[in-house]
Amino acid sequence: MMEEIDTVGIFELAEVSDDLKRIAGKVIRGERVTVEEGIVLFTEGDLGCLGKLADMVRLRKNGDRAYFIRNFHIEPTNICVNKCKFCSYSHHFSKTKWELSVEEIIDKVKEPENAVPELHITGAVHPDRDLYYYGDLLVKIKAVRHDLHIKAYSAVEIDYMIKKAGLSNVEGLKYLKSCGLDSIPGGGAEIFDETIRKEICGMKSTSAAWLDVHETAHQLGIPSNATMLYGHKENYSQRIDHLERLRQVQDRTGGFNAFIPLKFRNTNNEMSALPEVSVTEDMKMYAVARIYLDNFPHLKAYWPAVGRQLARVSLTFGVDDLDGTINDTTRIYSLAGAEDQNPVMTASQMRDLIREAKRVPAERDSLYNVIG
Ligand code: V47
Ligand code: SF4
Repeated sequence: MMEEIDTVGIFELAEVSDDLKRIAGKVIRGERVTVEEGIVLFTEGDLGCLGKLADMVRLRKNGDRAYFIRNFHIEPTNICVNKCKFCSYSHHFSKTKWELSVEEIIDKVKEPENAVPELHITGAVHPDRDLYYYGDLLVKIKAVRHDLHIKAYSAVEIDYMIKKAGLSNVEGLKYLKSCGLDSIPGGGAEIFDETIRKEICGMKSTSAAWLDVHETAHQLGIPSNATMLYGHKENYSQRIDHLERLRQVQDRTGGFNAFIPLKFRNTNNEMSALPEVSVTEDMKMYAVARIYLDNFPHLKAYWPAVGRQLARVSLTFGVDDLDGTINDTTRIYSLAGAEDQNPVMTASQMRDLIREAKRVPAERDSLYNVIG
């Protein structure tokens, strides 16, 4: 086996410990990496070695394709019952307050430039809006665009509205599905480790609640994504713990489409004193996620958060999906210090970016069917 490992050149770049060699052998043979081994990948893994392993996994799962989608975002409000310390977006920190009316949202849906396959809706947890308001919104959107895939409401928003309605997750999610909910975005996961979660976002839904919303959704045939906010106070073992909890749900349901690591950005929030992690750390995060989450079909780099050039580089560290054309309505990252203040890329710019990384651009729908 060592001969095979050497032939793929994994270890040409660095002095590698025996432990790492053994773990690399497992990855090459397509075997699952344990929690302890995941931590070793982070602590001892040389970037070149991790990149090659992650690229191998990516190639096995997705070939040379790199996916993107034509989509747009609507953020209904930034008025929030929670006060997450990393958040630059809610009314607590951003010094602006907005709440779109249903009519304003419908007008956005009708805009000719938004005649695209997917709408991503997420925002703050508004104290006065409830399950029936958000259900009705889905019905009204579908009435004007029945073909639109609506990926809506983070598990934190859903947890709040379902609890407020006094329903179980099964009942609440069945209701949202009947109104037109097609899938659930990955937001609100932050970091599952309870100690750090309490420190940085103690008011929001617990990790168990987040996971239960997703697991229940999967059981009801609603697919979803998962995220992790990294590069703040968490350590490597807490990152692996997060990935492990997701991997376990995915083993039971298979309902996650993509994992999206979200790098902590430090502008205009209560955690601004923390420095942002390096690009090396970002690429390590993508690579270890690709290796560890062996049951997740896709790894996404959300380009408005990391910038276009880093998103392109991430394609060689396990990433196979660059999210979408977006349009400039998302403010979550422009407020938190991302380079792109008006995130919008045309489909042809996305194709060019992907080709620069020597990948084959594949325009997809929300369920990863290739449509262009
Ligand atoms: O949960 C907020 C993050 C998330 C900051 O499912 C921050 O396809 C970094 O989940 N620095 C919302 N991150 C966005 C999200 C998402 C984005 C794109 C695609 C999908 C998908 C989901 O944004 C929040 C939080 O983790 N966030 N503030 C910050 N200062
Ligand atoms: Fe509210 Fe979301 Fe910001 Fe937390 S991250 S304060 S839940 S908008």
